[in-house]
Amino acid sequence: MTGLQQILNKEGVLVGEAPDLSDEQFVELLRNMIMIRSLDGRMLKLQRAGRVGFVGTATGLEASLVGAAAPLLPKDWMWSGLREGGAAITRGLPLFEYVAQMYCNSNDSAKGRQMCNHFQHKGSNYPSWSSVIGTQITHGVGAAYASARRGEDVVHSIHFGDGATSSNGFHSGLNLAGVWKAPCVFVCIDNGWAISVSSAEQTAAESYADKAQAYGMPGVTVDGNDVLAVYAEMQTAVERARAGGGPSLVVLKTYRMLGHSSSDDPSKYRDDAEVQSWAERDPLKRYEAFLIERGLIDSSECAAQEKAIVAEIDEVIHEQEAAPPFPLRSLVEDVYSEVPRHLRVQFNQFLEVAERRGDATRGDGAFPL
Ligand SMILES: Cc1ncc(C[n+]2csc(CCOP(=O)(O)OP(=O)(O)O)c2C)c(N)n1
Ligand SMILES: [Mg+2]
Repeated sequence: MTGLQQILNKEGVLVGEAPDLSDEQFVELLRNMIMIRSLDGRMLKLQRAGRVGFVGTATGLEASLVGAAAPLLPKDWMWSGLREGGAAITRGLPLFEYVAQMYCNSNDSAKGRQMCNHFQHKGSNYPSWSSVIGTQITHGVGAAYASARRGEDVVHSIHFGDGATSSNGFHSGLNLAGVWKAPCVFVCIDNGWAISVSSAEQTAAESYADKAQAYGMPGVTVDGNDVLAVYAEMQTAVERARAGGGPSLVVLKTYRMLGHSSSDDPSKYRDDAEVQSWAERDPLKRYEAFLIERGLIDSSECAAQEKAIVAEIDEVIHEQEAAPPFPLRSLVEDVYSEVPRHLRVQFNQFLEVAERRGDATRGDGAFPL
């Protein structure tokens, strides 16, 4: 077992060896972190204005998300817990699809069948989220094992929260992956809380990384607010999986700065002082200080980038607000090659109510009976 892995201390000073990245790659990590924070800000405002239904933020987790996704190759797979949408954008999920999914409009690749804020993108090997805690862990392990059996040179990165370590999926997933030497990396984003259950109450183990030992794989605890440490440890784990060395557990210690979701009030179960102490370890400020010290950006860069990114997001929001909803009949499509009679009857009754209430639009059309 190792202590907390860190490359940048909380002031952004190098205390370890920086990964071997180009100047552009260093700056790109910052841009991706700003994208996540800006998206959170915009989406929360839309939710408070009643324009989208639900938001789960990643504010505070930016270094963990960006640093863990960056060492993956385009052909690799990323399996999500509840907060990796912004990381998926860095791997190819188009911004317009992200926003369309928040609106569940006709550009939503989930066709409005997911709760909003549950992303997926086929083009970048990003399977759909499941809110059912821990289920993606076994799915990801099975897919990793299948990749190995097919002789594909592909790594699966499987993300989940501290709360998910108590799920059946965690234990069966890590056990099978260890036995099968599946080419995957388990990324536990320990953000301090599982809704109102603190990370400390979730386990009697000293560290979540200790759990790796039981499944015969290495486990490491990383400062999750230090994007360079996350990148470096993740790169080691990805390379090990790619070389046939089997899985690892990478635990990223970070903090969820806002509520569990837009439906939550965290002041009911945690102290302001704790939140404040984590605000002092802000992952963006820390990394910005490092980049300034290296001469890669100047002190106006963050504000300029944020302004440009917010303008880009706003343009996409305007486009997606104008996009029509899916036709109501899509509710009963895509399961059977031909919609069966009992569903047609139900749909026609539903349509009658929708028309009466003014919720049906042109094109929703009744099925012929
Ligand atoms: C099987 C299951 N049990 C309970 C829930 C309710 N639930 C939703 S999110 C959550 C906490 C998840 O915490 P964590 O794994 O730490 O992820 P985080 O929200 O912190 O990213 C719970 C208990 C659920 N969705 N699925
Ligand atoms: Mg958590």
